[in-house]
Amino acid sequence: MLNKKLEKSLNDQINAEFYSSYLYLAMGAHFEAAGLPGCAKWMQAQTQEEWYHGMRIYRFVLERGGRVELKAIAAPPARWVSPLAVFENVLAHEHKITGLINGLVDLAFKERDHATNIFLQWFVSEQVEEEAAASAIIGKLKLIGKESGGLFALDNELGQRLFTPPPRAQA
Ligand code: OFO
Repeated sequence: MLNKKLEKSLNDQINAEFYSSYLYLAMGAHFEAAGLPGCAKWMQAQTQEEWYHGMRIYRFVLERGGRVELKAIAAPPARWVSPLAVFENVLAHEHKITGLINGLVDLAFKERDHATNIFLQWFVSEQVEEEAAASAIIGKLKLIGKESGGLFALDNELGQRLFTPPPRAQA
């Protein structure tokens, strides 16, 4: 059974993951309007992935006998000044999410909730991947600069991304 402190913090994290999904959906719409369909597709996959993260926590709370309480999802921005600005926003956002996940791990330790601690380890590793993916794209965008051929090639590359839920996925 989850204690109330962890239940509340996990509910807050469900909201943070669903906001992430909403943020990337907004970025996808922005890229589509900007004529970068590959970047838009990358963001759509990211949207699905974040929704999956939220649902993974949702299911865990219920499995542990907790209550899920969904809160309002804040409105994300709608415009960015450049593709680089979008991915810098992605990285900054993921840094913030990493901090929230680390805070949850600290709380699980403090409350001696080993099951929640083990459950959260998957998210700790996932955040390493998310930050690395955003950093790699930022690096490429910086190399490309204002060269449109490079941006076209990167857009094609990012358009190959598909979201495949991990085997445990039920969400
Ligand atoms: Fe859920 O990892 Fe990004 O936000």
